[in-house]
Amino acid sequence: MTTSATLEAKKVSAGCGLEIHGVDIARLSNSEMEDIRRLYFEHGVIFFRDQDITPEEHIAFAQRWGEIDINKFFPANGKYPEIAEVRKEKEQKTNIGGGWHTDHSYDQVPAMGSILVARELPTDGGDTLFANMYAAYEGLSDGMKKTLEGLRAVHSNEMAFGAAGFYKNTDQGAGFKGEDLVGSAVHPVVLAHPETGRKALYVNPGFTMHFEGWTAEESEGLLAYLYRHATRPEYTCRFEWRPGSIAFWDNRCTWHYAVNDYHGQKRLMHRITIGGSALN
Ligand SMILES: O=C(O)CCC(=O)C(=O)O
Ligand SMILES: [Fe+2]
Repeated sequence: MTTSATLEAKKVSAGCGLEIHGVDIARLSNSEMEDIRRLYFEHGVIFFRDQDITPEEHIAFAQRWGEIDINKFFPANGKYPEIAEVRKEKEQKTNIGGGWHTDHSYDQVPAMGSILVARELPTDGGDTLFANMYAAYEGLSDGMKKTLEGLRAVHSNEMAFGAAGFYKNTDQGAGFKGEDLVGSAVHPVVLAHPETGRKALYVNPGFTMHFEGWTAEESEGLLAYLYRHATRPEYTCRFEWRPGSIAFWDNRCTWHYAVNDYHGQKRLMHRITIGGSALN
């Protein structure tokens, strides 16, 4: 599909992800920026190839979308505090983001999007999977949609980033910080996307604890069903990184999963997270 004079785009799978060609992220005209904005909000996750951008250009691109929301827990790049490092050394066994989640859902005003730039890649593996939560919501029955209407869920980062959380007990533990900054938030289970108004499923296996007013035990069965449903192949895609690749996802309507299948090799990505707005 061709969308403008210079910009070309192709779906990664029918249900998830769009790869955009024919643009230089560091030198976008206003009309290209407008096209990209429209495609980003429509598809939820967009990809670029062969972008030779510096950290400064990464920061400048992010700032065209909004204010940078610095992650409290991830190791920051020493020179650029705006950039979080998603790093796995060849000796490490644990990767960052190795389970389905959406970034920052534990914040009451969650990040709108994350821009991930490949810096060092393994020779094979290290792909990232994405899932489209618009499509997942739309694929539910009317009965289930009605059941979810009005429900809210509690999200927390303690299980991931707390002193006794997941990462602290792994070989990534030393790099993480802010374990005393853990907290929780409450969001609608089905949100109306702040830009498009379209409904999306907004619970995720990484950070959702339980439905508001329900125990964790009571919530478990329905959450497990929703997670199984949302990760159906129909709603997902798999992105194979190459040098110069960039992924930019909307945290309000997608999930992602960093595949940990490259032990013995280093992988380093630079991530910038952009601030969002409260969810309804
Ligand atoms: O490394 C990746 O592919 C994604 C890691 C992740 O979850 C993130 O950057 O938010
Ligand atoms: Fe993530």
